[in-house]
Amino acid sequence: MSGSNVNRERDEGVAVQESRPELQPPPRFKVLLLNDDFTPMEFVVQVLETFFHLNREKATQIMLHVHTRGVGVCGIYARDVAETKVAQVTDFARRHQHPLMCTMEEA
Ligand code: TYC
Repeated sequence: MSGSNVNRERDEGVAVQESRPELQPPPRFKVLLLNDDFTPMEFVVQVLETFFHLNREKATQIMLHVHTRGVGVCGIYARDVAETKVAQVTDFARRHQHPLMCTMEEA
């Protein structure tokens, strides 16, 4: 048997698994509240309790952080969840005629 025949017999019929591309973990997004001069503190606390499932103590702490520093993180979520929170908070604030601003950015 020739050398080339030996090689062909060894290669034929062998299923080679392609290496799969490395998958990146999905990006996460911070949902942010911005301070303003008009939205009542109690309303912001209510927003944090209702949409971010924070207890009153933690909600008050974050509200005061935003009030004094200008911006604060309400939570970190997958993109679609963060988008929904921003939409819900904005809709709730506008329905109550408050200018409260809620945005998101990649964590
Ligand atoms: N600065 C507001 C006030 O004094 C309170 C406030 C806090 C508003 C946080 C928005 O995201 C905010 N009534």
